[in-house]
Amino acid sequence: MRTRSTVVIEAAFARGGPVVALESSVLAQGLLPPHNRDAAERMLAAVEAAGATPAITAIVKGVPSFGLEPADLERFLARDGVRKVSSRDLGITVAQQADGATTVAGTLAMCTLAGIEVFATGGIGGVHRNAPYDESADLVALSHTPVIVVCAGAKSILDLPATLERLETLGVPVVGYRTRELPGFFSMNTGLALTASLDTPDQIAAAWLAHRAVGGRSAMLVVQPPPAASALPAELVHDATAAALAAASAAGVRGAAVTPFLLADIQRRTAGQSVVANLALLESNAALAGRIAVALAAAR
Ligand code: PSU
Ligand code: MN
Repeated sequence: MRTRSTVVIEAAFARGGPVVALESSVLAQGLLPPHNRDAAERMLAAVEAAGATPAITAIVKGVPSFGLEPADLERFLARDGVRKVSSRDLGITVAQQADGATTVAGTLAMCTLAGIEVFATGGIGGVHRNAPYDESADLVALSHTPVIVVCAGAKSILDLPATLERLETLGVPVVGYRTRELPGFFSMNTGLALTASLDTPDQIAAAWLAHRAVGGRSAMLVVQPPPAASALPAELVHDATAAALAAASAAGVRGAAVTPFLLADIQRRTAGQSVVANLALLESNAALAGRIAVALAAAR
């Protein structure tokens, strides 16, 4: 497969330096302008400050790309004809030479193409609430792609207990970073206990190497709560989510459009507070992923 990397990322690959993948669906579908630009800038800077090289992954006019050239980044931030690309969409987007922003599942496939082992995002997709049954392809992709994925849990719009159960079934370890409970994405707590908690990037690197050494082929989720200063009260998230779900159902939103619809609706209902939390957690996840990538390179 022909892929493209920016000069900086190509150099990092060549010297085997720590690289952190960043998804692009959060930029082209998840967050509205101008917040998506802030998100991109803050995530890139956070990975760099940790001593690693950030690589935004996307399909650019049909070419799987690591890092976006300025003109391409502008097109993605303008959300100008950019498709949402999950596992099923990758090949078709390439064949049709289209622009595609990769979700967690899409980005995991891109990590395999380039041999990237650490990836930062906001929240993974999972099992949606209520009928009709809807489960993100992120979960299956996590089950068969060996990458450390740093996130703030699964999006608050999901059925979190069911999502945790599915992760267990699929053999995906979920490790709390300095927490013993699943974070609630916009909020810090969910009351859902985790079976593993680690306190340093070195410990996470060691756990990852052991996971691989015993034959683990799945991803490892590393979850941390959003920074306390910007986290929303669980009650507010709960109410806004319930209202957004009702609005989605009333509007007949289905399939891949569900997640972007809910995120935009919650943004309105929380008067933008959800965006503040979203940007802060994306930045802190990128920073932690950078530190883990550096620790992993040192451990090897
Ligand atoms: N979390 C966010 N914003 C997002 C997403 C997650 O805060 O935009 C995106 C991710 O790219 C995730 C995708 O992989 O939503 C899941 O979509 P779906 O439920 O359609 O699989
Ligand atoms: Mn879905």
